[in-house]
Amino acid sequence: MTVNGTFERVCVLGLGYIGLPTSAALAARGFTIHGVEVNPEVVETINAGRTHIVEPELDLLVRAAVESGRLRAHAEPAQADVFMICVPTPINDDKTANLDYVWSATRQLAGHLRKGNLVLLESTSPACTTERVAEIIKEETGLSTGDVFVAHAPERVLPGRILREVIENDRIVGGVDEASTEAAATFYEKFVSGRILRTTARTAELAKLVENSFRDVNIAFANELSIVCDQLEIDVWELIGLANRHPRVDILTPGPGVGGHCLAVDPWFIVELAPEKARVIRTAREVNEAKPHWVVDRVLRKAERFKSPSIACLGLSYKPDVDDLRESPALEIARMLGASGVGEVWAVDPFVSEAPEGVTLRSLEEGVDAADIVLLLVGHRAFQRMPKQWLREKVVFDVCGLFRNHEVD
Ligand code: SAJ
Repeated sequence: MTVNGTFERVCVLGLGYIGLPTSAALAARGFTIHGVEVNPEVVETINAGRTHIVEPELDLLVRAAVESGRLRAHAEPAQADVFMICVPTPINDDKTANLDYVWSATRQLAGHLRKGNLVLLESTSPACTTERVAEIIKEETGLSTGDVFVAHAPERVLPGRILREVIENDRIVGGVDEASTEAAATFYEKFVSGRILRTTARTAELAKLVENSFRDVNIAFANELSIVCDQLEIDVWELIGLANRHPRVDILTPGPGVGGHCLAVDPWFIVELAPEKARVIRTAREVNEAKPHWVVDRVLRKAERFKSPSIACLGLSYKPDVDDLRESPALEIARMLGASGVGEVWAVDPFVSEAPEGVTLRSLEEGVDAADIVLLLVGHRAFQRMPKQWLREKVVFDVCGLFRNHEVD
């Protein structure tokens, strides 16, 4: 079987953090995109040339794509040359992967598949998911590998830099057979300027999980060091700065914990596949998940000297200079402190305009001024620019190293 046509018409299932920027970037390069989204409000927003997610320059690109007629959102898939699955793969309460959206997207697209089509799974998935996608397609349509191409090409873009990285990053593509790998590589070569790295579907799946686990394990090391240093009354930022002068040491930055929808989730997909073997990966997750609780304990101890302390939590998002609150340890800390009844607790975050449940918001100046204890949770640039004299009379707990220069010259 040969690759069908030029892969010009692309049906993207899931117009979220990955699907929408990818669609807009593809449309800008001349592809025609039939976007599929279950949320009717999102369909309406996109078709009006607007976006429902905050990402630099995405609004301009989406508007241009819609106005040029190259991008349109719909509730249902349609015939296309390429089908791209970009749906969420969340985690269940028992830390197993929830692949329901992948299975339902596969069944949805199966009704529109023809011989020679390419089906790509971009969603982060545990090993063997792409093979299962191919099986479902066979069950639903009778088309097997050999009739259609099925491959995994994990997204690896960093929120805040998605539009650049979706084009410039190297791309791993792994098919359920060699022809599928080749077909996927041919498609990505049309718009990716990074290298296309060919492998099997299973290896591609694990590669993505391993990248995020590698980072999670390394952040766990830094977070553990911060707790050890606190006990030993050693400045962890100075320590890391010194150790990092070694040519082969590069310790990451401790913080309130690890958030976002990737690092806090993906390592569990490896643990699920090999629960007895993935010991470091599991422990790293446990260390990072415990960090917000440790921060809260330390704050409560610092609060003991006040009769009725007021506490300002600076930062709510999962990392600096984004508005994303998913799995945010800073938000978890603000909520836990608020619920503890220790005193009055409020949060400050220039990226968050609507107070999340269980949190009171204040402006930076007012929030710091009225507080006895100031908790530095997220290193937003706006906080770094804050005059240091605002903090002079306060008990300051710098969890994210806001004012610390980690480099030692
Ligand atoms: N963090 C630290 N210390 C550090 C670095 C990060 O505490 O030294 C924390 C952040 O504050 C945040 C969390 O880790 O809470 C994750 O932030 P991040 O910037 O490391 O990563 P994400 O989740 O925004 O994006 C990651 C990226 N993966 C890697 O860098 C290996 C990105 O390339 C992936 O595409 C993305 O996950 C994804 O979608 O999987």
